[in-house]
Formats: sequence, structure tokens, C-alpha cells
Amino acid sequence: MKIMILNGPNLNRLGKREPEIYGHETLQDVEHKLLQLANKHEVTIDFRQSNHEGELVDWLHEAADNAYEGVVINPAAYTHTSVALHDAIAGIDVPVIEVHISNVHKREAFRHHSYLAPACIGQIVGLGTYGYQLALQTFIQKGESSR
Ligand code: CA2
Repeated sequence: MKIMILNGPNLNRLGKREPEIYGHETLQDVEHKLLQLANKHEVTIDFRQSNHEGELVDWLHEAADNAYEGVVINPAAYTHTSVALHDAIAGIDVPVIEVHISNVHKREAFRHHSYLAPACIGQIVGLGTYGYQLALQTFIQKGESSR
């Protein structure tokens, strides 16, 4: 099983500032934990980050064209702005789970709306970087129960 894990703008800076909101882990730490989980289940993960909206759109298309079984995406600020990412997710057959490290609903009003959520199978919010593990675990379980 192949799962793509996508991270949007500025998440390459995770762990380097605002630890009170996002914690101390870096994106590399997050990837490392996900790899440990994936390896236990013979799952391949493809972990990527981009600061460019179009690149994230291209990767969603790639997930569909290359028969990935799921995508986990933290779209970061594009969550609240991107019709292009909504349309990309709505236009592929691959199930997508949206993850946010922080509880966006406890923050500024502009973070309360997600353009992507209606196109995703689910959303995990406010559980820190553990949200990525929960999302991956969801796809692992889906894969194992469909065998
Ligand atoms: O809580 C989340 O995961 C967010 O997707 C993070 C985005 C924010 O725009 C969303 O509203 C919620 C921000 C990503 C930037 O993250 C940084 C973390 C630490 C240092 C610098 C950037």
C-alpha cells in the first residue's frame, strides 16, 4: 500500500518557531514517526512539503495517476484560501484526510473555514503532530480490512 503525505506552505519551519502552537517537533521528526508506523505494516509512505500551491495540486494528481491508496494532507494556510486544492481533491478517486496540528477553531476566525474539508473523507484537528499518525493509521486499517 502506498500513502502520500503532503505538507503545505511554511511547514518546513515546523519546530523552529511558535512552539506554543505547533510544538517542538520538526517535519523530519514527524516523517520519522510515520516511517516507523508504516514499516510495521509494510506500507510505503511518500512524505513531501511544498510552499507552492500548484506543486501540491500536481502531487494530488500524481497520487491518483500512480494508484496511491490514500493522501494525508496538511494544506497549512491554503486550507483557508484554495479552491484549486479543493478541486484537485474532488477530482481524484483517492481518499484524502485533512490534518491540522493546531486547533484551528480556537484560533483566528479566518482559520475556521476549510475549502478542502468538503472534498476530504475526514479531518483531524488540534491533536498535534499525532494527527498525522491517526490519519495514516486510518488508511492502514482501511487497507487491512479490505484484504
Ligand atoms: O495547525 C495547522 O496544522 C495549520 O495547518 C498550520 C498552518 C496554519 O496556517 C493553519 O491555519 C493551521 C501554518 C503552517 C506554518 O507552520 C509553522 C509552524 C512553525 C513555524 C513556522 C511555521
